[in-house]
Amino acid sequence: MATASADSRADSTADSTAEQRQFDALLKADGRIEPRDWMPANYRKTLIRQMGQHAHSEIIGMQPEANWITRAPSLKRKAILMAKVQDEAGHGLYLYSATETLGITRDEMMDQLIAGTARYSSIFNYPTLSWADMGAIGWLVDGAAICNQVPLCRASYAPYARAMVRICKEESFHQRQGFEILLELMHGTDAQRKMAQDSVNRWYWPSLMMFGPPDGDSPNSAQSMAWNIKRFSNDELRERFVGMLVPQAEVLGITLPDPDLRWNEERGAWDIGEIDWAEFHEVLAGRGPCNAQRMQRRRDAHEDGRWVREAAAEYARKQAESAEVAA
Ligand code: FAQ
Repeated sequence: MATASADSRADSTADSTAEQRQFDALLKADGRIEPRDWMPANYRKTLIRQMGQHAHSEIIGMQPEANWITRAPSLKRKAILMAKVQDEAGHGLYLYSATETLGITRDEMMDQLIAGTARYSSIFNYPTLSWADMGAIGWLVDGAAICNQVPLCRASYAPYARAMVRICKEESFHQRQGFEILLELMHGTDAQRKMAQDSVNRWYWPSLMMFGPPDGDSPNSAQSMAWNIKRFSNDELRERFVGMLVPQAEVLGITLPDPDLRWNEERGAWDIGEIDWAEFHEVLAGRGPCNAQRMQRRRDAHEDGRWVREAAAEYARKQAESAEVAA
């Protein structure tokens, strides 16, 4: 695999080429790059990293909620939760397919995930301790996902942008179902209100971390924004998310667990308390509360599915063979 410095040397040589000029002009005009178009090696590499991480997040993200399918409080809630978890699998599939257009296979991406060399979102390394967590995940985690992903519908790489359009529609439905779970609990008994508040207390800060490190510590943001992959910085999106949550928390009657949350008239935005970045880096380093469990579950699922992959490959081989004989 090419190193970052080799890639940037290759890019700077390419700088003067007609292809590079065409690529730059297309981005300047807010155009879209299709898989067969020329693109700088680092642009391709950045997309493979971000889109691969995004796909892995959708797949690993099935685990915390899947834990509650058998414990959902009613048949209706069970059916809704099953559908939501299936939607996340679908998002993973669209994203793996979109990433494959960049010249990496799904098998290679899966190997990277299983070997621990590709990341997935920090948020999925936290445990789901109560039914209210299904509400908090929908409201906060899917809510953060929407804030981050709506601008990605305008990402310069067309297959990513197209995948995001459908994903965002489904995420928006997911967020509403989470909000509705919390609303029902908040209209319930004291114990149910307490359970909802406890859940928001645990998920609020990790959901803010989903947007990534502060802008000053985000090595990829400036280049990704110059390439029109990211349209807003990590902090801008985090701020937008908090602005969306505050009125919704009021409707729910839930308190956001940040004593420093204040409206800043001058900035026209909410000031927030200090995020525990040490915790974020611990989770990224594989030392979050559930990292080991999530990875083990994924490895086991991959092993359990081996016979299905082998059977499908053998079936495809036989089909191709008989098509060849018939031809
Ligand atoms: N977790 O320079 P930056 C969902 C890494 S939504 C883990 O700022 P960038 C829906 C980053 O990769 C969740 N790693 O990086 C759902 C980079 O790694 P490097 C998934 C993180 O890329 C709901 C390093 O830190 N959404 O799944 C995180 O410009 C419910 C430096 O960071 C997406 O992936 C993190 N939170 O910005 C499913 C959205 N933050 O270079 C199931 C697409 C940063 O060291 C249930 N991705 N890192 O290898 C993005 O928008 C961007 O990649 C960011 C990070 C904003 C996540």
